[in-house]
Amino acid sequence: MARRTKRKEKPSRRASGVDIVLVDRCDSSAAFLAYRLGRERGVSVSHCADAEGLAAVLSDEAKRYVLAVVDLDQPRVAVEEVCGLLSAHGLPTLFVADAIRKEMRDFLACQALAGIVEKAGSYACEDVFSAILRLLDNREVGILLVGEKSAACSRLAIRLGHQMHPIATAESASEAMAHLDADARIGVMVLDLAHSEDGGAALLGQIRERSKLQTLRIIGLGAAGTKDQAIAGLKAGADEVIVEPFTPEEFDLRLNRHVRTAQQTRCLRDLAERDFLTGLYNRRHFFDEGPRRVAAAHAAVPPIPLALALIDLDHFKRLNDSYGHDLGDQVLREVASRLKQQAGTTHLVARLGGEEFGMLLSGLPLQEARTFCDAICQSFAEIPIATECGALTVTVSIGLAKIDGVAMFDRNLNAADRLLYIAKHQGRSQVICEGEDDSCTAVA
Ligand code: GH3
Ligand code: MG
Repeated sequence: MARRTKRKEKPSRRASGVDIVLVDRCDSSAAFLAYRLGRERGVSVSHCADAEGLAAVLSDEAKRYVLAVVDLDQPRVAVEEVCGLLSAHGLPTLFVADAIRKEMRDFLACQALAGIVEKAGSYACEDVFSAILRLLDNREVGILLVGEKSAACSRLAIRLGHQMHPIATAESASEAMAHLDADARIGVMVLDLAHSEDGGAALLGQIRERSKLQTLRIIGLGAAGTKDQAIAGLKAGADEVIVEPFTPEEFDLRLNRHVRTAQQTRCLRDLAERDFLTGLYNRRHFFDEGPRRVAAAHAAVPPIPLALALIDLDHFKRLNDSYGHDLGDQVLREVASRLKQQAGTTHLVARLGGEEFGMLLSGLPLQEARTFCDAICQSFAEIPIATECGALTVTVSIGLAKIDGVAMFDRNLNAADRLLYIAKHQGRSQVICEGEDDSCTAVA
């Protein structure tokens, strides 16, 4: 089958549905921020000039504010009033000021402090804009704190939460691994080397063995005068060990470097394993992750049944020829989104190329996998896809092979491919399942 992957520009405006509140007496900088944030991130900005305005803005129950930005160019008493209102709403706050004296810095440290931007001439707006984007992005990078529960650990969790990171805590290696398995957002782990089982060695070993966790950044925390422990932590796989004494500012600066690295690594990983057009996993990832899942399913007691479905759009060339490639792309994106929804988090779905998708079905014996695929087939036949050229019905044909663990993954895929071929020849918009044609069984 001829395959062609057409590149498309991503729209610059991303509707995020995020609301932030801005307290600033300067209308022009407020307008700049509202415009840039709206255009580039779909963020909606509610602007007010003082505490009275803020009270009115916060009383709007239709808004779900995630962040406040406060320009400190106000009398001290007004700042206290503004901070009082924001604390009552528990809103993380980014403060902006010309120069901040120590007394004010200490006061701000007691607030839900997301960060401080010190104005530097005409670039202040850009700096504030970048700081807001960084904070919004922090929501995608979870921090896992591992070590004994203590007042210091709770304070750190609260402080990093104010910087908008999702926070998880664990006291043992097994608890930490459970968090890492369950929450793909965790990008940085902070491991208290002094108060972890065996100085964290077993946990670091487990993490480094698991390829899926290779993008995780690990910061070790060492007690004062424990250079040996710090070196052991680095040898075991920590990316950095910060040894006491250190200030919160130093910690945050170091942490932020790892947060940015985690984001960049994730971005590169996505480029390598995602399909550009649909955002689904690509063929490479399917062939990396598929055999891993097969091995894990067969090692489980009792073994988990698996099946492999090859899903191909029917007469897609005709659709392209009739409506053009752009519309074809639009249909592919919608098909991918439906398949993703149908696969949920249980099954692995990928775009294998062109208009062909693979789905590795976990935990379904062959007959149940067949019922599942029948439902996919039927839903495409029954629910048209809304496009700019009207509602179009796109059907799919599916070849479904059982995975018995003896055959190699690509042999299973070949078996599914042969079954798909039969589905096409028998009239399309149908599922052909292994066993319905004896010649199609996968061979080891
Ligand atoms: P069948 O029912 O036998 O599968 O017929 P078909 O037309 O779907 O299959 P065929 O292999 O003849 O044509 C596949 C078409 O898919 C041709 C190709 O241009 C189109 N295609 C592949 N990749 C893309 C893509 O990324 N975007 C668009 N719009 N079309 C694509
Ligand atoms: Mg096709």
